[in-house]
This record gives sequence, C-alpha cells and structure tokens, in this order.
Amino acid sequence: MKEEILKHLRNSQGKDAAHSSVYDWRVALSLALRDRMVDHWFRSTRETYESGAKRVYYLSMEFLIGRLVEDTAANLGLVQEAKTALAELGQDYEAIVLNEPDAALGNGGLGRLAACFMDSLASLGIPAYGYGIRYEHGLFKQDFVDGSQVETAETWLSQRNAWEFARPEVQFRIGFGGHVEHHEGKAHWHPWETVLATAYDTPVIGWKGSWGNTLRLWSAKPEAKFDLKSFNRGDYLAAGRSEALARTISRVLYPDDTTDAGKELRLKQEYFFTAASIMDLLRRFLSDHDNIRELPNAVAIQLNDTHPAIAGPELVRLMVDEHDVPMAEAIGLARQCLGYTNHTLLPEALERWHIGLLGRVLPRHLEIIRAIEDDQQAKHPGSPRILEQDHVRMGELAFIMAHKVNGVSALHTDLVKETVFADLNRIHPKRIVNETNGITPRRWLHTCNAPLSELVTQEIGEGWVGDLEQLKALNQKSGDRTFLDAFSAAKRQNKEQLADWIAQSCDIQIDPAAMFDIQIKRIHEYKRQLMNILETIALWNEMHDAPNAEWTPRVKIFGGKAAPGYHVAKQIIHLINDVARVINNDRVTKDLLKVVYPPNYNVTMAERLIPAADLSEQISTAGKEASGTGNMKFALNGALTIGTLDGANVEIREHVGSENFFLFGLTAQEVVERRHVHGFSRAAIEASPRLTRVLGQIFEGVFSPSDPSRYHGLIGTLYDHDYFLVTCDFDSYFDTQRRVDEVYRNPQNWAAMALRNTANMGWFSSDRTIKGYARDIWQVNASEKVRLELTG
Ligand code: F58
Repeated sequence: MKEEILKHLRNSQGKDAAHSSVYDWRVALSLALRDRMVDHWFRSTRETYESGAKRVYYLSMEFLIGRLVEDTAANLGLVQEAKTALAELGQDYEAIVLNEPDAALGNGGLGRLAACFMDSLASLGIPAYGYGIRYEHGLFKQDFVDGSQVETAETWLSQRNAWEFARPEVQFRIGFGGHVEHHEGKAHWHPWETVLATAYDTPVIGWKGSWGNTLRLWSAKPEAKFDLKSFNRGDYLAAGRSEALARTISRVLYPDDTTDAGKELRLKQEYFFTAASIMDLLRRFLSDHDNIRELPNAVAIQLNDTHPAIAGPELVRLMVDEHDVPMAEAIGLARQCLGYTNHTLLPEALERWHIGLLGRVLPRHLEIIRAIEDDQQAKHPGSPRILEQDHVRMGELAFIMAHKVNGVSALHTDLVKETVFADLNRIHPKRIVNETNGITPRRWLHTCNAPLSELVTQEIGEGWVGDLEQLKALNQKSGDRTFLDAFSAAKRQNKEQLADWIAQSCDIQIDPAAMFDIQIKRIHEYKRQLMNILETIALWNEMHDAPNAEWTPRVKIFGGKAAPGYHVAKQIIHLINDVARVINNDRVTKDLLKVVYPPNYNVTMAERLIPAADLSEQISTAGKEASGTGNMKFALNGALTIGTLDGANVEIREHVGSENFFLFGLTAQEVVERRHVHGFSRAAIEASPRLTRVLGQIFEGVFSPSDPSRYHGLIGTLYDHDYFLVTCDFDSYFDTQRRVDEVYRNPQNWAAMALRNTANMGWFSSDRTIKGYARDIWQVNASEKVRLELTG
C-alpha cells in the first residue's frame, strides 16, 4: 500500500513526498484504493456477461454519496493497511479523510437512499448500474449571516475526483425541441438542439469486496464544435455560446424540494440523463441480444420518483421509431421493464409539466404520452388521466408505465393506495407494493461509529456488518451491567468528540453529560422544526423560572438546509438561531440548556452527529413523512426516538418495542379530522398557557429585539391556519419530553432501552430493502456465491 500511494503521488499527482499537501496525499490514497477496486469490478462485470444475468438499472436524479475514502477502505478491508502505510510515510490518516469534499449530488432522503441502495446492491452481488447526473455543483453550501441562511455554490469538482473514470468514448446525442414528421406510418423527430451526454463511471464495491457495480453519471457537452470563426472575428462570447448552453444542463443540482421551478432546465435535465441511460442500457442489451422483445428478461429499470418518468415514453419511442415495434406492444414491453418508487404525498411535490412546455421541448414524447393515454383509456375506460387540463401528470404517467409501484414505508404505501393513486389502485389492485426504506450498515454503523462498532464486534463477531439481523443477539445483554456500561461508554466517547468539534466549529461549550437531543433533516414545515424550537423556549422558560428544580440538562442540536425559495423554512432557521443566541447567553440556565445549529448540514456532519445522539427527533405531522431514513440511523446507533406515528417510525417502534420509543401526537387519521374542526389552532393555543406564553414572547420580539416584528407572520400563521398542527401536538410533545427527562435520569435504564434499539434495528438494513425489490419488483437474484460469503 505504501508503494502504491507513493507511486500515485509521483505518477498521478506529479509530486514528491517532501512537497505534497494533504490534498495530494488524499488523491494518491484514493487512487491506490481505486486500483484495488478494479479487479473486483472486472470480475463482476465479466460474470454478468457470461451468465447473461438480468441487470438492475437504478435511475435517480440524485445520489447523495458523501465522502468515499473511509467507506471504500472499509469495504475492501484495507483500513488498517492504509493507516499503517500512511503512518510510515509520516501522514495522518484521519487528516486525509477529512480533506475529502462531501459529494452532495442530492437534496436529502431520496438522494441518500439511492446511495445506500448502491452499497447494498454491490454487497448483495446484484448486477446493477446507478444512473444519474454528474452535477458540477452539488447542493449549495449553507452559511448563517446574522442567523439567516445564505447560499453559495458548492464546488466539489474544482478538485480532481479520484474515484471516477472518464469515458469520453461513451457518448449519446440527446435532442430537444424541433418537430416531428410522419411518413408512411413512421414518425421522424428532428430535434432543434442536441447535446452530448458523456459518461463518468465510479466503481461501487460492496462489503468485503465481494462484488462491484457501476455508478454512471452523465455530463453534458456541446455537440457543435467550438466556433472558431466567431472567435477569430473577436466575438468571444458567441464562440462559446453553444458550449455554455450545453453545459448548463449538468451544471447544478436543483436545490428546491418544494416546488418545481426553473422549469425548462429541470425538464431538460430529467430528459437528458434518462434518455442517455435508456440508450446506454439498450446498446448493452443489443450487443448480445437480437430480439428487442426479450428486453424485460434482461433489464429491470427502477425510477427513483417521477424525475426519470420520461423513461417510459423514451423506451416506447426507441422501440416504435427505431425498432419497428407496434405502439401497443411497445407500451406493454416498456411496462414490464419499469418500476416506480413514490416518495411523497405532498401535492406541491408531485411533478406536473405544462403541456405547452413538454410539447416544445419533447414533441415526439408528447405524441407518445397521448398514445399511452389512449391505450390506457381503451383498456380501462374512465381511468385517471395523465393529461389533465393543461398539464402532464408525471405520477400518473409513471404509474401507468410501471408494472410495480412502491411506497417507502407501510403507512406511506397504505396512504398511496388510499389517496394519490386510489383510482389507479382500484384498476390495478396488485400494482402497488411496499418496500420499507433501509440504510446501509456499512456507512451508518460500521464506519461512522467505531466505538460502538468495535464493542458489537467483540461481543458477537463481525458477521452483523453483512447481515444486520445478527444484532438481535445483543438483546441478551440488556440486563448485563458490564455490557451496558461499555455501551454507555461508547456513546460517551462519541459525545465527547462531538462536543470538541462543536467547541471548535461553533465556539459553544457543551457538556457531554447532558442529553444530546438532535433534529437533522431538510427544513420543512411538515417536519416541524418549529415545534421543536417552541418546546425549547417553553423548557427554557421553566428552567429560568426555577433553576434549582430537578432538571435534566439538554443540548438541542439542529441541522439542515432550506430550499432557497422557501420563505417560511428560512424564517424557521432564523428563529432557531435567534433563540440559540438568547438561550446560550442566559447565565441562569447555562448549565441546563444549550442550542446548537452548525451550518451546512451534510452527510459528513450526519456521520458525526448520529453516533453522539441520545434522543432522535422524528416529529413530523402524521401522514406527511413518507418514511424517513435518519430515524433508522439514530435508532441503530443507540438513540431513543421521540416521534409521531408517521412514516417508518411506525415500523421502528414495532421492532424496538413500544416501551423503548417515546410516542406522542395525533395519528394520520386524527390529523385529517382535526383540520375540519373550525378554529382548531386558536383553541389549542388558548388551552395551553405554556404555548400562549412562548408565542407571546416571540411575537413581542424577545428573541429578535432589533426587529421585534420579525416573526409576526410566522406566529400569525399558527393562529390562523396551522396546516401542520404544531399547536395541536404541542402539549403532548412537551409532556412527552418531560417523560424523556425523567427516564434519562436513570442511566442504566436508559442504556438498556437504547441497547434494545440497536439490537432490534437489523431489519432496517438497506440489504433487506434491496432483497425486497429484487424479489417483488425486479425478479433478479443475488449472486449465490456472494450470499454465502456474507452469511457464512
Ligand atoms: C424523501 N423525499 C422523503 N425528496 O421525504 C422521506 O420521507 C423518505 O425517507 C426519502 O425520500 C426516501 O424515500 C425526498 O428526499 C426530495 O428531496 C425531492 C428532491 C427533488 C424535488 C422534490 C423533492
């Protein structure tokens, strides 16, 4: 390893050891690790070609990957070797790991799920490709200026990305606009504009290096050559115009998770990567098949939400226009290949494209969508429409073009059946299935939490990393004082590390003995960070009034970004920061309560925070959080959850035991009913003196003395139409938090409850989720050899 690192330092980075920076060492180490991936990768590809096995294609607009050095080294079993090699070279492995930029090619849960799935597909030995966009700028960087969120561009690609292989020879022409001609029953699309999609491949090696798949990300390049004529005339801007236009497509990750603005570019991004992926998989298929009708036996294409839903019409277009398959048959064949995952019921997040826009950008696809609509109406008269008024509804399109549609938790799947797709579900009663989300145990326990991971391995061996249900054996330890002490000591060690980091990065001193209460996720009204900060103020009031009463010291930690155009979410961020400033400067409560909100929450920050959490906040309005995956990461790492009956919380509670979960709040059904009660929020506020006081303080400007009216709008909304029922759940949330305080005061009991969480979270491994998709949706098998290696 030492030789390999030095070789790359010299031959790939062009540096000698004496003049190398941490960056050079990091790139050299990454390249040395990448070298070790290649054999596994080739072996897997070869095996798939030889066996003719069916391949999975996971199409996702987002892959929220994070850093890769540690994960790769761990999966290859090379962590110790790398550490030793670097130490002998006088370098610090930890510092090198910290040097890597966090690849944030995603917004939140949906993108991170795709990354966890890539790890599980490889670990299980399922031949698969992830397809997405190689954004030049990932999710924006977040700073706080006077407590407000300020966004700047993220620049992960300003450095060499050591993990990828550029494939300039893999190129597809992607057309936009233009018109369609019909001659002798055949359609000919003449796009007005074309760009080239070129591939960049990142190998993804599973646990123990057993299998390697590919993450293929597309970058847009201009098709037209550089305009030398204009350049020579001195018109430099014109010379680069077509280039700038093309590159815009893969320039930036769409940062909004509320509404779909920036519409045309977003639509082009979606078609760009979807079309390139479909063309690529067809090319691979046709290289060893000559009958396109066999496609469904060879490929399973999964649509991660509706963003790649144009895959249906695109596949039909290629079959009809280029392979002479009749339309109805093409629709049927495409459907057999496609699966669609729904991640949200929020009406504002369901994609719809204006017919005018879609017809202008993708004229042939609009014709095909009309043909799909006709086909559906002919077979199922009265079926919900894809084209409604002026819009193309992508959810309906994806549903109709998929043979299976899945929700991401049991509750969410039931709601999908009862609400958004109720009518389609009646027509196609077997189409909707549930695949509850999961998380990869490699990153989310083994790598991010060394103290706990080592303790578990000492106790039950290392098998759990590839077979997380083995954690069940730890249940026997819940009465063993020595083990519980060791379990608490691991948590304590993580908390001390986090406290050091917070002292350094936020200049706030926190006590590792206090309860670390953490809410990290995108800022959204339905996730109710607002309710959390209101409860924080209420608690502070009571501590301040009676500082000598019996209190459980707490540190409230927040993390998360708001969509740049989401005003209310940004106000909530501002409020949390305002409240933090006041509380953290109160001398009376200084040993009882702190509020910390480190800026720029990302995967790397999650890996620091989650292992150090005592309490996990999963407090969304019931019925709104499709699943959640952070909830799983916390529970696996031995945090107790305070949560509503929403998303996967329901299943987590069933697995860890209701006595080890702090439940509060209205159920999804009660939420719907309560909204019908006239004046429900005013009534809830009036019934709660505690909440009335808190809202009054915010309204008067206690936390924003320089701008007392800053939160009048926010508070006004709670009185008038509190759509997410913060006011209704507040008292039950506050009371449950006090129960949490009480339980925390008994450390042995707390540790036993936390251990029950860790021990019973095995089911939430994304390996289990992927096995479910493989069985219920894709009809693919995991390599038997890999399966034996993992469990044996
Ligand atoms: C999330 N969706 C769900 N969307 O909110 C969460 O409950 C679930 O656990 C997770 O998916 C995985 O299933 C989500 O992250 C987005 O970020 C979209 C980005 C693009 C615009 C629309 C929202």
